[in-house]
Amino acid sequence: MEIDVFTLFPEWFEWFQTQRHVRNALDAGARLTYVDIREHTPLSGRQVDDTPFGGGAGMVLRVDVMDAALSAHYRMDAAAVRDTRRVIALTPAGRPLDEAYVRELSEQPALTLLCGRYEGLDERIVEHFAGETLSIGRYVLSGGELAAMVVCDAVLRKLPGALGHADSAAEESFSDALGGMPEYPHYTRPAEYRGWKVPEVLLSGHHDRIKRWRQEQSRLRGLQRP
Ligand code: 6GU
Repeated sequence: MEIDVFTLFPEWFEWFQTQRHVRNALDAGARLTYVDIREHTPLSGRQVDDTPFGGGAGMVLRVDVMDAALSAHYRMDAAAVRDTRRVIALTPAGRPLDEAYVRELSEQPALTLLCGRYEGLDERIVEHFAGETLSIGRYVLSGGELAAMVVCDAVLRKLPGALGHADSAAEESFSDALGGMPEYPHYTRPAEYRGWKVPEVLLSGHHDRIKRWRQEQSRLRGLQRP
């Protein structure tokens, strides 16, 4: 898996990269590259954005700037990059990210994430350079960077070797093992704390009962949540 993130703030990702499961995924062969869009701008004064046609607040990332960044990085026509890998524009109104979408992305050999800033991306970037749009939820962030980190986190932890324990990803929330349901509750020591007890069944040592209890809890949580 190779992920390229096009951003105006590559340094934001330094902290992200220090997380254990991200490091593990990279050590296991995944690649994360940050492309500083500003480094490639053909405009003077390192300009990357402009005021919106038709008026309105904020600034819009220019299509010619993204063109220059994509073509410099991939050494091909920027409009052809999406024929070679999944190119995803991060926008609040994009396809909502969920576990199925994450799994789909984790099965790709190569992803490109385009982060917008300010009021967003010129729509021609979305139309001609990206193959799809992605949103991490129905609210507006000031840029795509945090969303890109969410995507990278969710995708990388699906890769073999990212998590310490091989089964950790298999039985977590929304996985096939749980029939797409949220995860069951977890408990650890102490078995009783301030009078709050861990469910007896988990201390019983009966693996079949524990398994059935967890499936039932997972199912109940699935019914409770929207
Ligand atoms: Cl991908 N970008 C921005 N700017 N806001 C968002 C988002 C993305 N997803 C949810 N809100």
